[in-house]
Amino acid sequence: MHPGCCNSDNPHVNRWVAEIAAHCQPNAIHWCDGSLDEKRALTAEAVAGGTLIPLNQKKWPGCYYHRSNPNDVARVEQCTFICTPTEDEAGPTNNWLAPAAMRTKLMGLLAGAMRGRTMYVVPFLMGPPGSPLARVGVELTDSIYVVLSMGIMTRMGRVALEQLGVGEDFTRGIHSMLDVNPERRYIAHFPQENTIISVGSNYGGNVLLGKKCMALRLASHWGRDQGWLAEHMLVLGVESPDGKKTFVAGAFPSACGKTNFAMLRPPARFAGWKVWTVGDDIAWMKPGPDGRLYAINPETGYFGVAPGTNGKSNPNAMECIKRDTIFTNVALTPDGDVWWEGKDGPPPAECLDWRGQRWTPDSKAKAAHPNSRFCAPMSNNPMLATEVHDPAGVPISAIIFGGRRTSTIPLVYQAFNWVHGVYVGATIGSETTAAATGLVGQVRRDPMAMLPFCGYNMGDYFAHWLQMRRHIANPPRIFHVNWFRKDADDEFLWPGYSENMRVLEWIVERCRGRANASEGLLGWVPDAHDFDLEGLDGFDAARLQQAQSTNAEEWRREVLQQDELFMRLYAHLPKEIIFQRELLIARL
Ligand code: GTP
Ligand code: SPV
Ligand code: MN
Repeated sequence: MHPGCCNSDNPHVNRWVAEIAAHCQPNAIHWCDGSLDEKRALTAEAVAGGTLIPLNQKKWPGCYYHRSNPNDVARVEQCTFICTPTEDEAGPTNNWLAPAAMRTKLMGLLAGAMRGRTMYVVPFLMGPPGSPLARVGVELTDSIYVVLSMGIMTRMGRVALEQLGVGEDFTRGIHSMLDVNPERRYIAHFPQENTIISVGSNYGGNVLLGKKCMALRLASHWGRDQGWLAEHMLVLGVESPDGKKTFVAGAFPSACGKTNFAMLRPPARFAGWKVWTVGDDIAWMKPGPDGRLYAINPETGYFGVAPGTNGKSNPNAMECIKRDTIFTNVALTPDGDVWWEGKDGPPPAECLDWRGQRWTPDSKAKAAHPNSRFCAPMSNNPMLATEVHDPAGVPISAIIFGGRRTSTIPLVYQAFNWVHGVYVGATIGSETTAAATGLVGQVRRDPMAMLPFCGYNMGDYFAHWLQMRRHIANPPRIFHVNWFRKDADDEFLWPGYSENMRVLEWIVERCRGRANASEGLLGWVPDAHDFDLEGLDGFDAARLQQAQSTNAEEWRREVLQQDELFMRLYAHLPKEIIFQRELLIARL
């Protein structure tokens, strides 16, 4: 047996680490304790090995730069598999391979794969310590970049093993970069074995196994079986001038505005209002004893899109990244500064682009990759909600669905009730973004923003959402928003970002039973006088009407597009969804 296999007090962890080490044959095994000393040492090692480049430490204390392999810059949905016993359980929206066949294939690739490398044992806790919703995982990885990122994104090290105790109930994650070859890239989930195997990549969502793999794809199974929801959602708290706090959750597809919305800083018009961040990407939500839905953020950091982030669009994010942050695939200036398209100030006269090639403002290519990211600890967030540490979570009053849609979809409407809201979420359409490899800008259905993240049959997932209503006496109100509608000149109709506070105010006041609405074709909509437009340059009631308009012809097309997904899911599609579709058609 390899020396250093049995370093924890948990015999199940020790046995499994020994087994995987024997198979992957690393030169050394490092058990991560999550201490500051360890972080310093590993960072120095990553710098010495060229994985990280220190930024100017005066300007960017504790910040580092990382460049990925150019073939490895985003999630890869075509390489992502759900290995349930039957193909039907994974459903038509997931890639499937039988568990035994996938395991054999990947263990073959992993045999001896860590020779000459260190295998890091990364215990991590998703959720506040002591929370009934919190879960432990252990990731074995040969990537020091993954270790340092997991140290930001999760409660990593001793705290996780303490929560686990001597139990057997932990997620087993195995990750090896192999030779970072797209031909040998697989992200495979084994829900029945509580196991994830990821090979051939070193990019965030593919390899930070606590995030999309565990907290969404595996956790969606746990939620289905145990009566809760694992969702691709931000969570924020709105505090009004009277000190009242209302928490809302929001599901927008990848790179469609969750981080920005979660960190919204209200405009001057909203003096006395505050928005607190609970989470920016993932929510685990469970009915509480008082009949409300409670959410925790299982993560401790933000793996956010860099391009477009600046002091105006997202000042809180700019605060978050000031220290102890890892930047990946942005541009690097000669004086150890970072840059990306849409950052404050003029572009640097010269820098190295995300590929490491010389870049000037005349260059045609982008300096930062469109999916370049920052990885920053949430403790840096000046508007971090103190409730983020509460094991009980926060009570959710509203769920907001959204998509990136140039046309058809109005700025905001409220679903008539829970079942209608589930239909609204199930039919989200959104233009694809750089967060996943493939064509960008194609409208596709992305139900509940979970298309790439639901670990089982999407039809059963809709049924689970409908079922949840029975366990929530006082359910959140459900809304739909679209920040991305454009006018005839190809300009965004709605100013977005901090001005989204105006939409959020209406939503929160609806939940508090104070704001008016009238019945529209799609749901409840604000009248112009229900909506605070004061201080909004160039956006008046007429413009609002344009942003809110529903065109019956466009909507007939929309309903037909929805049918494509429904037809794929037909065998598992709950009848309530069909009924809602019929009701919508009748209203149109
Ligand atoms: P993931 O981390 O991939 O899950 O993405 P996300 O949903 O957190 O998206 P994020 O907040 O990082 O936003 C992605 C991009 O959407 C940003 O670069 C912005 O350009 C754009 N965006 C966000 N909010 C708005 C908005 O209110 N209006 C407009 N027009 N664009 C926005
Ligand atoms: C997303 O793509 O939704 C992300 C980034 O949040 S990743 O962690 O790569 O999944
Ligand atoms: Mn995401």
